[in-house]
This record gives sequence, C-alpha cells and structure tokens, in this order.
Amino acid sequence: MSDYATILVERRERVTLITLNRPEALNALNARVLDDLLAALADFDADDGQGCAVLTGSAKAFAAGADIKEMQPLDFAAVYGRNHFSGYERLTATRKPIIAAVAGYALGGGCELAMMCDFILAAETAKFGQPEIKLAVSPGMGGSQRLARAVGKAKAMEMCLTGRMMDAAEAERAGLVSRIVPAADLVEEAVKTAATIAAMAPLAVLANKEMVNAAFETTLAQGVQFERRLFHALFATADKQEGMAAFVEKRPGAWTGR
Ligand code: CO8
Repeated sequence: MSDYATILVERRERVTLITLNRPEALNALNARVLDDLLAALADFDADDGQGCAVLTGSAKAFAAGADIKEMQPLDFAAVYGRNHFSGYERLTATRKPIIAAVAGYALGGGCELAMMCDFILAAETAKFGQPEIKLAVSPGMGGSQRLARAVGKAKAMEMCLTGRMMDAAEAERAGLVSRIVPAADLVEEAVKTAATIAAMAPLAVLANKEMVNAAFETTLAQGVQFERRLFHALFATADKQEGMAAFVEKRPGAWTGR
C-alpha cells in the first residue's frame, strides 16, 4: 500500500498493481492523479524487482474522463499557456509494460489513458468512448490519434463526432482490447498476464515493447530494420545464451537481466 492521494499501489511479487481511487468522481483524472501516476510509474520503472504493471479502476469506472469540475473554470490562456494535460504523455515514456485492466466506463481521458498503456484487457462491462464533443470540446490526451490507429478511421470518427460508447464486444472486434474476461476475474487475470510478462528476460521485454511501438512511428522498412537491429542486439545478452541453453536442456531459463 502507498501514501498517494488518488491511487493505490500494491506490489504482487514482480507485478505492480495501480488502482485509480477517486470513487466520488468515478476516477476522473485531475492534476493530482497525474502527479500520483507519474510518481508511481517512475518508481515501478526504476525498480529492478518489478517487471510489469497493471493499471485498473473500479468495477463501475476505469476513469470517466478528465475532471470536468477542474476544467470548468479554465480558459484558452490557462490550458494553452500551461500546455494543460500534456503531462499525461510522459506516462508513455515508461519503458516496462503496463496493462490497462478496464471495467465499466473508460470515457474521454479515461479511454485515452487506457490507450496509453501497452494493451487493454476488458471486463465484459467495459464501455469506451470519447464523449468530449458533448462538452463542446474534443479529445486532448491523444484520443483522436490513438483511437484512429487502434480501430480505424470509421469507428474513431463516429465515436469522436457522436460521443457514442463502444461496449467490450465491439471493442474486441475492432481491435481496441486484446481480450474480454469476466468482470469478477479482471484484476486477477490482468495480474496473471502481467506475471507472465514479468517472468520473461527483462531486456527482451523492453526490446519487444520498443519494437512493437516503433510500428506506429515509422515506415514498414524502417520498422523492420529497427526490429532486426534490436533482435541482433539481444544476441549480446547473457539471458539469450541462457534462454536457448535452457530450451535445449529442457529446463526453465534463470534470468540475470544481463
Ligand atoms: N469529471 C468530474 N466528475 C465526474 C466525471 C468527470 N469526468 N464523471 C463523473 N463525475 C462525477 C459526477 O459529477 C458525480 O459526482 P456528484 O455525485 O458529486 O454529482 C459522480 O462522479 C458520479 O457520476 P454520475 O452521478 O454522473 O454517475 P452516472 O452513473 O449517472 O453516470 C457517466 C456515469 C455516464 C460516466 C457520467 O458520470 C458521465 O457522463 N461523466 C462524464 C463523462 C465525460 O464527459 N467524460 C469526458 C470528460 S472530458 C475529457 O476527458 C477530456 C480529456 C482531454 C482533456 C484535454 C484538456 C486540454
């Protein structure tokens, strides 16, 4: 457990479980949530004992968006002048993987936060949406870009222009979530998946995350070249020697992270 005001942080062996904890506001994202998340993820990334994180909310809401009551008094000068909400982008600099475990509402900034994670596991109760247009604004934390990349232009455009929500089944069909699990099992299943990742050789985990992310930033030829360079680089690690020896000797690998 932790001293954060808006999140709970728990270490389960090599998995860090972060739970958004503003039940009075359906986990709406305010400035304090951002500070807490940045601090918790920086600790997680720096801790050699931790291999994968899970970010979750409550049964009712992963997060119902940016905190509308905090945004209400702000004008253009306030948000543009301070580059409001740009801090959330810093979460994507986390080098180890983060799984979003989404039950209930993931709306606006909540949907955007889930999409900043490396993949999304959804409970059958999950509902995703970018309803900002109903407030006469728009996504502001990457939603228009990441949703379009995740589900394609047609669905992303319809969701941003109408504010309609996508349920878990549609989100899985569209490729927004990796899979759907029963709501009662969501956190345990996400932690189990995170433990599987955290049990892999740490440098290979970083490299795999980095190369999949490169697919969204490069041409195909550049991405394939980047992948091959990282693949070659992994042959310089002690864990590669161990991993292949362990396979041949029919035993589990014992990683050193070197
Ligand atoms: N911000 C602040 N408080 C919220 C938010 C929110 N986003 N969502 C819910 N709450 C509060 C409610 O005000 C309510 O508080 P109170 O009891 O004090 O009135 C409490 O949480 C419970 O909510 P409801 O009573 O509304 O619960 P319902 O079950 O009736 O409805 C909904 C659930 C449908 C999720 C409803 O709460 C809702 O529509 N919420 C707002 C959803 C939304 O519009 N999200 C987008 C916000 S804008 C955004 O995210 C922009 C991101 C980019 C910002 C970039 C800035 C530059």
